[in-house]
Amino acid sequence: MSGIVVLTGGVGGAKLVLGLIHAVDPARVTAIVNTGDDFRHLGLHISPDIDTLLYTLSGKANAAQGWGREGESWAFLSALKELGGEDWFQLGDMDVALHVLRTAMLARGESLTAITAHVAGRWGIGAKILPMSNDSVATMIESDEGLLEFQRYFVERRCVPAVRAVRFGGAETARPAAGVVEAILAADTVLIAPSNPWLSVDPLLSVAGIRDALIQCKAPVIAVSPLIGGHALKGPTAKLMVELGLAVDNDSIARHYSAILDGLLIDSGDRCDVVGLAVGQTDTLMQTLEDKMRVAQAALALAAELA
Ligand code: FO1
Repeated sequence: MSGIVVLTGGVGGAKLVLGLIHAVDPARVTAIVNTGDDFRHLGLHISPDIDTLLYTLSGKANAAQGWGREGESWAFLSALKELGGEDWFQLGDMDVALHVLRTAMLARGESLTAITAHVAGRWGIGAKILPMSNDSVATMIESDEGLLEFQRYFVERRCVPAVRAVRFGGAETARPAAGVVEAILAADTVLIAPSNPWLSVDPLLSVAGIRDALIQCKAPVIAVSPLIGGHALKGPTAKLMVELGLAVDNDSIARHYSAILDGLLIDSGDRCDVVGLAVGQTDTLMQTLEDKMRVAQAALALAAELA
């Protein structure tokens, strides 16, 4: 069966994967998920991008918020605040259950891969959700406020600090998680989701085994641009590009991925003038399920042209 691999971060990526599993048999889809945002908080191992995929593909996500679950209660967080605990990172009661279970399973020696598969199985998710690595890779932000852990930059400081560089602690020794390289080498199509290339996709590419597999793989590699009209829908992509001295356009996105990219899907109203790159166009704004299916199908169509 022809496999489709998606390299993805959190929110934007989860929309594409959701569109994909409604456009094709979910059993064909393997999402390889960024774990550079993972961190230990209050003693809990939190995996934001994996959890966004789990919540989104099982219909439990708070879609408007982009993270966490719909219909959350907040008794834990208010009790924590009352006790003087850190409440800058908002943890809903049902979300905490997932972090507690993951932390307990890790303490018993289970891998993040096995824990993620356990939850996906409980929630009837047909697609495979694989962490990029079971080793720690920590996205760090070198900023005008010093070196910041990712969540301190993204949540506590709301992406205000100016970024000088992005680092991935542990990447030099991190190994791809089980199944990751195999999925890439066996795939007929590899998609890079419209996640932030520098913050959410680069951690994946910083793992040597993954980067090498993407260079070797026979499948066309198609990225969905995170920009529409020179802006990013959510998050700091455009601001980050300016801070890194890059033009906020699809040429910069294409050049960033140039070592592995065969095609780029951009918005109908945009352009990309990078020579030698196949460019597809559709309305890439993903709000409804139909939007998400359209973008997924357009990315698959571009890949099919190149196969
Ligand atoms: N993002 C926020 O902006 N504020 C939060 O309080 C917050 C809490 C949170 C809890 C669990 C979780 O899995 C994600 C959470 N996020 C929050 C989102 C998270 O910072 C981002 O989803 C990723 O790290 C970036 O893709």
